[in-house]
Amino acid sequence: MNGKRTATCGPFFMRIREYRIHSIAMADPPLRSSYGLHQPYALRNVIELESEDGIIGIAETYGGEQPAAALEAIRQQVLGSCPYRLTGDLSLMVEGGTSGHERSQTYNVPGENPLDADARTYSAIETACLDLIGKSVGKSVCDLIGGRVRERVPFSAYPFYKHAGGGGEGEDAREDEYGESLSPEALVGQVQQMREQYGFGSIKFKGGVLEPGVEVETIRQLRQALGQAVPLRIDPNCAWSVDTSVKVGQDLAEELSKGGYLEDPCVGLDGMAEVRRRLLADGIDTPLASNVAVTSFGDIPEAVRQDAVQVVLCDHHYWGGMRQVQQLARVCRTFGIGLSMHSNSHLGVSLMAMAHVASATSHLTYACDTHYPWQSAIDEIAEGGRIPIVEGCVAIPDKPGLGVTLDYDQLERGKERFLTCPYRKRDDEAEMRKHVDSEWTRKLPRW
Ligand code: GKR
Ligand code: MG
Repeated sequence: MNGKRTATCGPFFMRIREYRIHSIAMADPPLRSSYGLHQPYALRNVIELESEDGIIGIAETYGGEQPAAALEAIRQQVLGSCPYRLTGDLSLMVEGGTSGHERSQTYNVPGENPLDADARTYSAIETACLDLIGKSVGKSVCDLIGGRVRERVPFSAYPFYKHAGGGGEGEDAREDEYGESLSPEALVGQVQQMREQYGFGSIKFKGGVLEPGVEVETIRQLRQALGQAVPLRIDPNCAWSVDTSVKVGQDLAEELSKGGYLEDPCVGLDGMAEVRRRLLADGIDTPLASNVAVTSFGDIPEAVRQDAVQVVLCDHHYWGGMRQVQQLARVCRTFGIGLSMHSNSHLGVSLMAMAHVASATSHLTYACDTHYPWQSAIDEIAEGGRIPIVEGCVAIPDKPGLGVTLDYDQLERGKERFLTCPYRKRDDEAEMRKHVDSEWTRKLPRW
C-alpha cells in the first residue's frame, strides 16, 4: 500500500490535503439484547477528506478509541492521495492481504471484532472518497457505484425490549420517547408508535432478552395487532440452543412466513444448519438470516454447503464498503440467498450511506434495518437535522455525493459529549452488570 502511487492520477488529478477524524458520542436509550444493555451514549467516528480545492467528502463509522486509532494509522497513505485511486491503493485491506483472515465470524459486539477491523477502516475511507468524488462531479454516490435501481429505500422498524430512560446522563439525560418496554404489550405499543411516526412496513424485532416463550408471545401479539401484511423478523443474537431455536421456529411458523425470517437463533453455522434441517423436516420453510455466522466472504462457502443461512445481512460499515456489498449481493443471488441490511446505532451520515448502497444494489430482497428512530435531533450531525423517513423509506435526494453535509456546531457538541462521557468502546455486558444484574455475563446459549 503506497499512497504516493496516486500521484500519477493523470490530468484529472485531485489531491486530498486534509484528513480529519472526529470521535463523537450520542445519547442512546437503555436497549436490551443478548449482548447486554446499551450504554447511555453510543460512540461514532466521523471522517472528512478535503481536497485541494476545498471539497469535503464524509463518512460515519463505528465509534470509540480503537476504530479512531485504526483510521489514524493510515493518515500518511491518505494525505496527498487521489480519491479516485486511494481505495485501489488500500485494497489489500479488504482482499485478505493485511489481516490474513478470510473468515471473520464473531460473537463480539459489532464494531469490536478485530477480524473485520481493516474492512471497517477501508469502508469509511471508501465512503468518504465516493462522497468527495460525487460532490466534485455533481453526481449522487448511488449513481457513481452503478446507478440507482430504487429512488426510495425501505427500512424496517427495529423494536427492542428496553428499560425506562431515553439515554444520556446527568443534565444531558434525554426524554424517554418510548418508555419502558419489557412485556409483549409494551413492545407492541412501541412498534405502533414507531409505525405512526415513520410508516415502517416491516418489523425486525430484537429478541434474546426474555424467556423464549415471552418472545414468541410478543411476535404473536405483533401479528395480531399489525395484521397479516406486515413481515415480522426476530433476532435473538444466538441466545438460543438448537432445540430452543427449532421450537421457536415451529411455534412461529405462521407468523414468520410471508416475508419474515429467523435471524441468528443459535451460535454458528453447524447449529444454524441443524435448525434448518429440522424445520424443513417439519415442512417449515422459514428462512434463517445472519449477521453473526456470516460476516465476510470467507464465511459463505460453508454457509452454502450446509444450507445454514438463507438470508445474509450486509452492512457496508464492516463488509468492506459499498462495492463489497454489491459483490456480496451478486454472490448471494448466484446461490439463491436473500440479502437484507444490518444496522447499529448511527446518525444521519451512516443512514444516507446505507440508503445509497441499498439504492444501487438490485438484489436487496428485504427492507433494511436501522436504529435511527432510537437517536434524536439533539445529536444529529447532518446539516439540516434528521433525515426524513417517510412511509418507512429514505428517499435519495437530488444532491451530489451522499446528499448530506456536516453541521459543524452539532459535530462539536458530539465531540464534547465524547470527551466528557466515560465510554471509550461499546461494552453492553459491563452496562448490564452496572444497572440490571451485578453477576451478568453473556452466555450463549442462554436458553
Ligand atoms: O443494537 O444491540 C443492538 C443490536 O443487537 C446490534 O448490535 C446488532 O448487531 O442489530 C444488530 C443485529 O442485527 O444483530
Ligand atoms: Mg442480527
